[in-house]
Amino acid sequence: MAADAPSAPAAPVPVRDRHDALVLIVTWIVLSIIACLLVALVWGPHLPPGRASTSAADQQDAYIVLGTMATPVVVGVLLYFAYAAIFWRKPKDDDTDAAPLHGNTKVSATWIIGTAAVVLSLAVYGTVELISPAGAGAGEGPQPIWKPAGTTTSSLTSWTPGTSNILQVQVIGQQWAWTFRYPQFGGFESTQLVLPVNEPVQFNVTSLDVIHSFWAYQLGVKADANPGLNNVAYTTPQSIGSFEVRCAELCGIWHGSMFTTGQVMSDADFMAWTKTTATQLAAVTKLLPPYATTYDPTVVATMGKVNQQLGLTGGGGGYYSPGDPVQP
Ligand SMILES: [Cu+2]
Repeated sequence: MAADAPSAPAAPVPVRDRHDALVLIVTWIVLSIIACLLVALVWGPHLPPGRASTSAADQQDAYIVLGTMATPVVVGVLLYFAYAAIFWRKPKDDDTDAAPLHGNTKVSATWIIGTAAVVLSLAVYGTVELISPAGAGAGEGPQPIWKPAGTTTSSLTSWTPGTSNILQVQVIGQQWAWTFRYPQFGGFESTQLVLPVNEPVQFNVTSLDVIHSFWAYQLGVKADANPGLNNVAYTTPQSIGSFEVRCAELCGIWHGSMFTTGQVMSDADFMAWTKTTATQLAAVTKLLPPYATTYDPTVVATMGKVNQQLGLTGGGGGYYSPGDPVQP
């Protein structure tokens, strides 16, 4: 397209340019509608992290909205590039320069207003999507502002399915393993992360040594695990099955092996699991520090004495070693 130089005397727009603009705009609209439908309806349901929890579903919805809004921009750029390469190509023997461009007020204004509207509306949408799903599965620090609707923390020592009292699960990171403590079931600490389906859960994430990051991928939960700090994140698992737990913060030489698999099960199976596990770990639970939102890492040094009492071999970095006969 030739430029409309604002200072130049009004010259009629060449017929060829008008034709190009019309073809480009109509083609852009048609291709954009097709591509947006494909992105939203065909690709969208396959976008990560899936819909295994409320926070995961919210994140997938956000990706679908962002992807769909970006699609007309991508289509426009690629279409213009292809159209220019095909129809505005110069003959091989034409070595002359193209006509100089001196700006185009209409194009500039349209671009600035259009991109500003897209970016600002997405900023508003992103903020709402962070606030309304109770922090969107991210850590909110020790005093969360956004909590799941209809939940309270009425008891830290008991939990019953289907009540407003929210399930508490403490996530403890240490080099290089995750453990999970259940204060409402006697405070046992397990290497297994087990959750009931369709029950809101509050993760209280902390660390015993360096900064880790608790990332329950399919649940759409990611929260930094900082020593001496309780970082709270919420979600509600929506489907029974397994999910991956990884560390998303480079935390030392075995960072890459700091992963486990979590399980979402029915209320009845979850209650049975807590009962069995509490019984199995009763001897170890008695020796654990009392449940707290953070733990003093210097206490870890005294755990070797506990291990001696139990006849265990470990105690180097935490409460147990992989070779120990009894594991939390
Ligand atoms: Cu880590």
